[in-house]
Amino acid sequence: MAKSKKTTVILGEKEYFKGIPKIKFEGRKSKNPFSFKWYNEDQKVGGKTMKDHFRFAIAYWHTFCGDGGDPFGAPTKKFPWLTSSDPIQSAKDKMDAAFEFITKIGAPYYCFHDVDMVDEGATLAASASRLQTLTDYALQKQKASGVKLLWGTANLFSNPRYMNGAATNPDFEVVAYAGGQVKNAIDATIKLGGENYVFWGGREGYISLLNTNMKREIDNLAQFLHIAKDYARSQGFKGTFFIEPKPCEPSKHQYDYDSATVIAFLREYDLLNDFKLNLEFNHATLAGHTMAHEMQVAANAGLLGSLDANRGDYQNGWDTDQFPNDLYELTECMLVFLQAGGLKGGGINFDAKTRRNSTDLDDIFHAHIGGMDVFARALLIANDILKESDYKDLMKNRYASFTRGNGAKFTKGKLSLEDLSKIATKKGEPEMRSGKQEMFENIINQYI
Ligand code: XUL
Ligand code: CO
Repeated sequence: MAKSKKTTVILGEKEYFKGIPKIKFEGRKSKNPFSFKWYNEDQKVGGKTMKDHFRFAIAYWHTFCGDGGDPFGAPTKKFPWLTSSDPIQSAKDKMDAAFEFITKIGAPYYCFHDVDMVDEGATLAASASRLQTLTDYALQKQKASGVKLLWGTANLFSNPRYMNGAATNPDFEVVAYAGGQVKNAIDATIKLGGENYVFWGGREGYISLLNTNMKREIDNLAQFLHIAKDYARSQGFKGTFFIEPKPCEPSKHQYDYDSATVIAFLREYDLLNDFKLNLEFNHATLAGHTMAHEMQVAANAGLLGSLDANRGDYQNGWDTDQFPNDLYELTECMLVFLQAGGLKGGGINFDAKTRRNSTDLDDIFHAHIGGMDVFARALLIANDILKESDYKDLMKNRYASFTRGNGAKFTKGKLSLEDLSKIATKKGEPEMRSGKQEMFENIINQYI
């Protein structure tokens, strides 16, 4: 049967994921592994469809470029779209595969680094020209499929030129090169209608303080972000810039350690109007935090921008980027998510990779189906907890003493330290009040 023109543009000449249809919602009783059990994009939860709550995105780098190689062994994944020796042809084949997958899984968005879309050229100008060719192609694919770009970014960590940092490099020439690369990536993001732009500073940090002027490097990072933002705004970019915190790996100390550190940096350098946070689960784990903590810290400052979904390994502490599957952990996160009113401009990007020994193409489907389903299920549970349980009242009651009498006066700034001393002297030893942690924990289990 001849393909319609529209289908051909989305799928390319070749179908890579043969025999796999568009993934549909079939409910929890379905035994079809190629179906959603919980993610029903049109289902409303608290007045909003699941599709609009999550704005799921597919990460170009892991899903279409990650070949399973690790420091101990050669690649294991023989992707049929990475066979041509011509870099432009290979990039186009990869894009055909990408849009076929994104369309079949039903994610509304994707995210990319410049070098995921097409390999760098020999010069900055050659790289820009390659990116132009591929963004022309991506524009056609986006138009035909309706898939959109959640965010773009520049990879400022893989090329050896960035071994001492990109925006924080001690050598201005490297900083300038990074600037040129970010300019190209911003141009590409704007051209593709990207809704946001991300900075993750893998090499923006140091290994030894002995050879590092930390103050100068952080000042330079802020300067770099200011001029990148000014450029994007001058080109009409209306979206949000996100900083993605991570405490370490590949640098020993990374400047964007965690939510609290990044918020302090944005405040100190006057970047709060344009920047928010893109938080990643595995990075929270590496920083010694729960993801719910990281999300709450960002939400408190109105900066909960976007999420990179994945899971680390609690036994060995590596950045394993596994697909999320922990329902209890995600329910705690969805409680923060719903109470914060969702994400500010971003979505949920699967910054996750199938395992080195998951070598079938259909494993990419199972991984994303599982990830989307566990988020959907956690959202439903968190919504039930907030709507039906006593959770919110229990939380409110813990702080009830600040809503009346002297507690309310304190909150409004109407009591001095001497006043507190007088009140305490008069009242005597306060009553012991239980935190009821186990009771709170049981509510999650009850609604799962
Ligand atoms: C690395 C990481 C990056 C960023 C984008 O740990 O998460 O892929 O998400 O550069
Ligand atoms: Co990430």
